[in-house]
Amino acid sequence: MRFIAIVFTLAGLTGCQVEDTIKDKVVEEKLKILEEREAMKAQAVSQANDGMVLIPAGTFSMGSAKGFPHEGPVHEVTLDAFYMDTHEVTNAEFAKFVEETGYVTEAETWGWSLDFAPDDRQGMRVPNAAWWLKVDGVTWKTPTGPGSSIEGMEDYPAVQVSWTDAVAYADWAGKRLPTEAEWEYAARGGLEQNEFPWGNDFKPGKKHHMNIWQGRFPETHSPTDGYEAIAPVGRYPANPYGLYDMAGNVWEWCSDWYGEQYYAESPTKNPQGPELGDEKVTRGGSYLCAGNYCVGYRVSHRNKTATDSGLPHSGFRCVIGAD
Ligand SMILES: [Ca+2]
Ligand SMILES: [Cu+2]
Repeated sequence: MRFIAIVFTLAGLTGCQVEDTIKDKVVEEKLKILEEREAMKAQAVSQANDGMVLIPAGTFSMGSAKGFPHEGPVHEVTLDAFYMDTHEVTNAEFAKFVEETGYVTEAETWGWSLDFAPDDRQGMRVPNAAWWLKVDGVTWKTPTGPGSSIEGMEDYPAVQVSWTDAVAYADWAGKRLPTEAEWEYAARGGLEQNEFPWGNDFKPGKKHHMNIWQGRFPETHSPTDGYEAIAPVGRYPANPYGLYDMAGNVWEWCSDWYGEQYYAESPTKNPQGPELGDEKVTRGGSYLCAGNYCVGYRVSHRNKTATDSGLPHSGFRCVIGAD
C-alpha cells in the first residue's frame, strides 16, 4: 500500500522535477558533511590552541646525501600549511580517547607486544634484532609487561600503540597523522639541510637537546642526557617552529607507506608516499638510538614498522590541514 502511494506521488511530478529533487538532496547532504568537517576541524584547532603550532606552507630540500642511501636523493618538496601537535600524544591524552570511545588497542587484542630486552630472558626473539622480546601482557597501560604501569606518567608519550591505534586516535581527535614529508619539513624548523631539528651542532652549548642512548648500543649505556629510558614530553628545547622532541624520546608514526626508492619518484607537491607497502614510516628516533648504531635522531633518518606493531619506544603526534 505504502509502495503504491510513493509511486503515485512520484508519478505526479515530472521526470525533471524528480531529478532536481534528488540532486538537491545530494548537494544538501554533501554540504552538510563539508560543514560538519569544517566545524570539527575548527574545533580541533581551537581546542588545541596551545597544543599545536602552524607550520607555514613552503618548499624545502627533503632528504640527505650524508645519511643512509634511502635518505636520498635530496629532492625539492612543496607543502601546504598545516598545524602540528607541539608534543607527542601523551598517556593522559590517549587515556581520554580510550575512556570516551572504549577503544581497545591491537596489543590488548593480541595479548602481547614487544619489549626491549638485551638480557638473557627466555622467549621469542625478533629475527635480526635479538634484543626485542615478545612479552605477554604488554599494552599501552603496561608498556613493559605485567607489573609495569603508567601511573604518574601522564605527561609521557603514549607508547605500545600500533599505526592502526594511532590513526584511530587521530580520527577521534579530528586530526590525522603527518605525511613523511610534513614530518621532516616540520622537524627541520625552517632550516636548510640541517642534521638536527635545531641545527648542525649535536650538543649546542654542550647541553643535551634530546633523549637518546649514550654509549655503545646495546652493550653499554650511561644516560648523561638525564633519562635512561623514556622521558616526559617537552623536557628539551623546542625547534624553531616550537616543536618538542622531534629528535629522540620515541619514534613517531607517519601516514606514508615506506618506500625505499620513493625519493627518486616522489611528486613535488604534497607527497603522500607510495600507494602500497608492507610497513609504515616512523621518524625521529628514540631513547634507544645511538651514534654507533642507527643514528635515528638525525632529522632525515627514515625508519619503518609493521602497522600492527606496538613498541615501548614508539608513539606519535598529529596534524591538521590549515587551508
Ligand atoms: Ca637517554
Ligand atoms: Cu634507533
